[in-house]
Amino acid sequence: MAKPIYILNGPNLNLLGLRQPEIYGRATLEDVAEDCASLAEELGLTIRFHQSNHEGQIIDWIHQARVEGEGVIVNPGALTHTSIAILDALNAFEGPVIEVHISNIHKRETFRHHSYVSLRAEGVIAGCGIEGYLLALRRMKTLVLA
Ligand code: CA2
Repeated sequence: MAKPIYILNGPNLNLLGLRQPEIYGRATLEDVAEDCASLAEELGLTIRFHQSNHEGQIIDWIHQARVEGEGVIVNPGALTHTSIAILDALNAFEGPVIEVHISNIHKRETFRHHSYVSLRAEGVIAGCGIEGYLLALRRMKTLVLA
């Protein structure tokens, strides 16, 4: 049995679809989880989909992925721009990492332009809305086959 792909979501992404639809759209995180589960089944992948508002919890899931996971897809939320600790955890993970942002962080405030996670990620998807998660899963399928 192949190991699962971890799909990790950071702070405030539990509010998806509930506020700021002009930036993040109307789909909820539950919708994203369902879309990812359907596509994963089609691609023959298994996923573990998580969200936390706590940096340490995200780091613990990355550590879990070191042992039990094949790849990591991560939208670290605002921790993208601040967290060397998440970068360090990802650097200790040996499989492929894809970073996803729903919004185009490069079109927004300058403080969102820098990502610590991008120093580690094989690929970065930004500004494709929640479809970015599905693009990341398709790319992950290619990377885990390689
Ligand atoms: O575009 C993305 O996916 C972000 O990672 C989202 C983060 C933001 O800090 C990053 O710069 C870019 C914010 C997540 C907050 O999500 C909300 C969704 C709906 C309502 C309020 C917050």
